[in-house]
Amino acid sequence: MNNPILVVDDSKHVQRQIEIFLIPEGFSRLFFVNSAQEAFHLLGLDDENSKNRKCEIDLILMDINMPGTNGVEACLKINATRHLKNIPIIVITAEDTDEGLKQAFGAGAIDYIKKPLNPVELIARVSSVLKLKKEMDERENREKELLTLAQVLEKTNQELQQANEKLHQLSRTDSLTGLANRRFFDEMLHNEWKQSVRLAKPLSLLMIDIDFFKNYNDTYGHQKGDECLKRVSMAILSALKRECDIIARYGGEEFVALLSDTDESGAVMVAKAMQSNIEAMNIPHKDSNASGRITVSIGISNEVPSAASSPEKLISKADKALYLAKYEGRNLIKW
Ligand code: GH3
Ligand code: MG
Ligand code: MG
Ligand code: MG
Repeated sequence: MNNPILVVDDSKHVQRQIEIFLIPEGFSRLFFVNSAQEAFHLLGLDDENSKNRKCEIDLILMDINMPGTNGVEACLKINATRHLKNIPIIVITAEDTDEGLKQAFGAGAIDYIKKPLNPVELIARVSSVLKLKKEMDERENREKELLTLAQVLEKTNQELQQANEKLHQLSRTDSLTGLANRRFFDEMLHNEWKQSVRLAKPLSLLMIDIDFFKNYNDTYGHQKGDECLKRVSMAILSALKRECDIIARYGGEEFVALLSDTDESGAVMVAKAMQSNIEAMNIPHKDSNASGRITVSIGISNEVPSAASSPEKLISKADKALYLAKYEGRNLIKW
């Protein structure tokens, strides 16, 4: 135990006594100052830049009666300073009245020693206060470590949560087009179906398939094929005007749109808008039908959902209409 101790006393005699009593006990790192002002200077209290510096003093022995700033005021000031308030202060008092002592404790002193100094008492109090300080420091360090650990855990949790959300999002998205994938579409279709049964509102489903797309890949290559799929998906998407409309990539070159509260004529209008958007892009496809550019066939189904039917039947009806559109020459809308 050779902690640095600061002794603040205007009496050279008291300073000398403390030195004589403490050094043989192993307390050789003693710093003596004659006034509170000198102590403030040593503790960096008159230096703005040192406010956050860790102070290298573990204990202060503070005389109460000093000219200038007295010990009580000095205690108050030290205790009000963030980087110093953990340093324990033992006050040294010659007063017979207890008033000074009371004030010193009120100002944050942890213990007191009366003059004339009794060496056994001085050593015992200094040792016990330093032991207490050590325990408090250790506890503070443990608390800081726990806090850091808690912060790390919190951050890890947040990152995990974000990764999970990302994963969840990815599991619902088609990576090529960014549209919903088939799995997510099936989930949304069942929800919409239930909602429409409850509200007795018509539900329309559009099955959209690119014409002669195998030929397109064969002629222009798979990469151009992917680009074409992306452009077609955007053209289809931009034909949907309502927030609640649902669009997904259903299979390779097949897309599906679900329009709630939409009757047959509304669905046909949307299908026509999709076709004209695709036509406007004018993507060359020389091995296509007569148009010489990319076209789509669209099958539409529509019903007011009820317990007698099912989402699967709605899809199957759109599939049949799509088949008819292909059969009758492609680039057609059928329902
Ligand atoms: P139809 O007019 O009857 O629809 O003829 P089709 O050639 O479009 O239909 P088919 O089902 O015979 O071929 C679909 C093609 O779509 C086959 C496959 O190479 C292509 N395809 C499916 N998914 C992708 C993809 O992710 N990228 C690319 N580039 N091509 C794809
Ligand atoms: Mg004095
Ligand atoms: Mg096709
Ligand atoms: Mg197909």
